[in-house]
Amino acid sequence: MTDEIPETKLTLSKRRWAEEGKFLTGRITRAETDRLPPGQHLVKNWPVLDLGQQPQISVSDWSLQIVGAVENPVKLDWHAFHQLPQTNTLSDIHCVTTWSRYDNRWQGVSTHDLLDMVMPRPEANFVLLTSYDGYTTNLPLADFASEDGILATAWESEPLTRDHGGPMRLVIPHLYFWKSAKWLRRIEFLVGDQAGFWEKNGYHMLGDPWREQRYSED
Ligand SMILES: Nc1nc2c(c(=O)[nH]1)N[C@H]1C(S)=C(S)[C@@H](COP(=O)(O)O)O[C@H]1N2
Ligand SMILES: [Mo]
Repeated sequence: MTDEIPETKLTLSKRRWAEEGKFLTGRITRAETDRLPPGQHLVKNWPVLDLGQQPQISVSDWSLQIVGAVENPVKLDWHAFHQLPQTNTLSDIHCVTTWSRYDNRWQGVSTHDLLDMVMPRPEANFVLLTSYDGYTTNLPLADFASEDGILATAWESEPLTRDHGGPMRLVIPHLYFWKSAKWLRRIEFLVGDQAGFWEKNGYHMLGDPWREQRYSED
């Protein structure tokens, strides 16, 4: 028995996650031949898709609010957000409208590091994301926590442009890109799943490109 290290809420919670195998979605490694999901085609450019309202949020007005089933709800301003560990990822984009784009280099805060800070409660199983344009989207917490998940502030070493969701967007590369909320302002941790904008309009609650989960009947 080791009794030197006092059991804190954090260590208890992390041990519980490990025991439950929570957040073990991890990096999804696939054979190169499996890289392009069914029904997708490759593009070299980067299309812009949104509801047509591209909010202009200066970093001095920006904040990210974390609410719901977490131990440490918090509202982070731009400075506080940059105090969190910074991460780089390289990942592919798969949009439900059938384009895919390989090798996007993102910089920002990994969803893992965010979860370490806010500590989801045991009953939290889903997240609902809300953006500055009013857009919402939902996904399971385990998918939000995937190793490649990042709250991105830069793309290819340049600040993320407004049309692609700057100053900050989510990127969850193993799901269709509509789950990757641009201009993210709020993350709510939920016990039960709650449909976001496209999900209320017939899109899939999960949206796994390799299972072609485009629409809710898929
Ligand atoms: N806030 C917000 N995020 C959004 C959307 C949106 O309309 N508003 N559209 C989604 C959809 S359908 C796609 S395909 C991607 C497009 O991101 P891009 O314009 O950077 O390619 O953003 C997703 N995130
Ligand atoms: Mo999309």
